[in-house]
Amino acid sequence: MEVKVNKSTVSLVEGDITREEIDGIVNAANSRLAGGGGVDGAIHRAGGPSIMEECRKIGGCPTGKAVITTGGNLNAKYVIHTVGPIYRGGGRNEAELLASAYRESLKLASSKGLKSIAFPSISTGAYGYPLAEAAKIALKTVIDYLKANTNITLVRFVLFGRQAYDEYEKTLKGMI
Ligand code: AR6
Repeated sequence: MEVKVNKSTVSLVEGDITREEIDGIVNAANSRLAGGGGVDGAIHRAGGPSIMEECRKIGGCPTGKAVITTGGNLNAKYVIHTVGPIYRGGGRNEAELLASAYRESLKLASSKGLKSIAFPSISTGAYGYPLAEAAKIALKTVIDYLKANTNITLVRFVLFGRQAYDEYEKTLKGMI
C-alpha cells in the first residue's frame, strides 16, 4: 500500500529490511549498540563486521535517539541505528520515546541528505510494544514529519510477516 504526503511517498511492504535497495535502513538497536537478535541481528549478519566496528566507535545511543553508520555490504548506503523503548505497560513515557525514535531517525536522515529510508516496526519484537499502538505512533510520526519537511521523498515500512503488515495497513487506511 502507498500514500502521498505532500510530495513524498509512504509505502508499506511485507519483507526483510536487509534486502532493501534504498539510501538508508533503520535498525531497531539497543542503547549499547551491542547487536542482538531480531532485525538488529539480521542487519549485522547481512551487512558484515564494518557496521559493528563503526558502532563501537560511536559507543552507544540513548533511547529515543539515533546514530548513523555506513551500510557495509548491504544494498542500503547507510544504517540509522535508533533505540525504541522497552514497553513496560505504557506509563513510562513509552509513546513519546517511540515517536522520538522515528523523528530522530528522520531528522538524521535529512541532515545527511538521504532521500529514501526504510523502517522496521521498532520496539514491537523483543521490546514488547503492542503492535496496534506502535503502528499508530509510527505512521503518525512519519506523516507529521513529511507534512513539515519535504527533503525525504520516500519512507517505506518493511514489515516482517503478514500480521505486522496487516496491522500497519489497517492503521494507515484509518488515517487517510
Ligand atoms: N526485516 C524487517 N523487520 C524485521 C526483521 C527483518 N529482517 N527481523 C525482525 N523484524 P526486534 P525491538 C521485525 O525484536 O522490539 C534486538 O535484540 C520483528 O518482527 O528486532 O525494537 C536489539 O539488539 C518486529 O516486528 O526489535 C534490541 O536489544 C520488529 O522487527 C532489541 O532486540 C522489531 O523487533 C530491540 O527490540
